[in-house]
Amino acid sequence: MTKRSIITIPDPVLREVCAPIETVDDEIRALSDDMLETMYDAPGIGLAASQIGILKRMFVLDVAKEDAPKEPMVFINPKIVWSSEDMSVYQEGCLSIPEYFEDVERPAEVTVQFLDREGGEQEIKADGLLATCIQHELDHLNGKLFIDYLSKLKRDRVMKKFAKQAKLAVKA
Ligand code: GNR
Ligand code: NI
Repeated sequence: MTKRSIITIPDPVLREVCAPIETVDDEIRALSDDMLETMYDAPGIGLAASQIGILKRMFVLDVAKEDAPKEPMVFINPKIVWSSEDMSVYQEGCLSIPEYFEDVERPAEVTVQFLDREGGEQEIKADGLLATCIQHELDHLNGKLFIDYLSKLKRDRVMKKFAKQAKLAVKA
């Protein structure tokens, strides 16, 4: 397993739409292991392939409590087939937008269809933090970030801050 580096805004790779995975093979399983290692190391509770520069439709998650056993989950070609009318608000963060947190409102429950690590078809109904995370990660696969749900003023402010940091990092 290899830890990969996580891409941050304003890198345009984060705005790309990822392509479906045609076959779930050893290469994809190795990639999912690398993604889990990278996510746990960060640490984070989710990671989409595009965040490590791989434009494939897959993400990993683990929303288990810190003191509970690990519950790694891998979602390949995920599709939300139902969303509740009920909404819920969570304070979200993103490994691609370090140390920035804001409340985001999303459907409280979703049903998601996906392929697992063996290529088997799965469907789960999620609520709570898991539902929020699934939607946050699926957005990444479509080039969307949680700051897109905020006011233009807040989004512009955070984009500007990170653009400035990136510029300074190049010079250093
Ligand atoms: O680690 C993460 N925490 C988090 C908290 C609330 C809502 C979503 C997330 S996902 C985030 C990791 C990440 O950036 N995944 O794309
Ligand atoms: Ni994210």
